[in-house]
Amino acid sequence: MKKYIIILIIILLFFDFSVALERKGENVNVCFNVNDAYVKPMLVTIYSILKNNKSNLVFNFYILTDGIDKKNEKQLKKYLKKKSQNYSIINVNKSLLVKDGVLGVYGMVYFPAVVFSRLYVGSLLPENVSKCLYLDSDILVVTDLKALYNTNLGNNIVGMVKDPVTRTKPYVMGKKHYNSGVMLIDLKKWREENLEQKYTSLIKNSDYMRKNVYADQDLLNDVLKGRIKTLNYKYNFFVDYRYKDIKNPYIIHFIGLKPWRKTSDWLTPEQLEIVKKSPKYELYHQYEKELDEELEKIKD
Ligand SMILES: [Mn+2]
Repeated sequence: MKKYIIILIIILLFFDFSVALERKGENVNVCFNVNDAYVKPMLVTIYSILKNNKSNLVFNFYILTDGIDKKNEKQLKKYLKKKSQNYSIINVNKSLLVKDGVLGVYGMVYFPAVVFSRLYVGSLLPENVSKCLYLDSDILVVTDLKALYNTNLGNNIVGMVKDPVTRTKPYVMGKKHYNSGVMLIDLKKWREENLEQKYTSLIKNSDYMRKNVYADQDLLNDVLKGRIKTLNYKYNFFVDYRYKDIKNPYIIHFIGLKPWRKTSDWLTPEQLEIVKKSPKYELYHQYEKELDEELEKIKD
């Protein structure tokens, strides 16, 4: 009898241990920058990350913001607690940001000030955080993030995907510009190279800023030149009127038409009709619906 009890205890211990092993995955730092209007889209992005988190990664979400409404903040905190994820909401000192945002050189697209906060991840994130994945909030992650997070950057400071916006059909990668919506960042090197001083002096240069087309993205491309590792385009797949849907992208980026809007400053009515047919929007709304059901459950 005693023997059986000992065997039972061993089995129980082993079972407990393996469950713990399965739950405790690797730690992954993910950073967002949002204003109040982007809290909900960011939650959809977070939902998509967790839904596809097959390797049980444990996330530390660093949310850089220039202000979130109290009600939205409460819901955000409640949701992340319920999902057992770590988070930190970091208020960005507005003096770091470009006053009133930037009107792109074409004068048609306005970038809110908060987009510039990603330039300061090195000083805004705690010093002991040496790596992070920055993600925009107009994004669906449809893959497990382990492989991307463990990509070897070599001597580079960041990993980014080339921006195909200047290209035409078929889906060909751009040669010059990298898109700043998905960035794997070596924060240690970022800090060592004093990048933030370089951004700040460019922001202060009004001649430079007058020519700025893509806000933070121009600054990142100029300052990081030669130190960017090109990532597989599937890690930042653009939903755009120029491209046919590519099979199995890993990260879907809704440039142009945002799934929560009906029109876009970037697109003509004809282009809008083409892009609306992409099944990626359907997928977005499915994820959003699933998230809404979860949020309904934690409502007061
Ligand atoms: Mn974006």
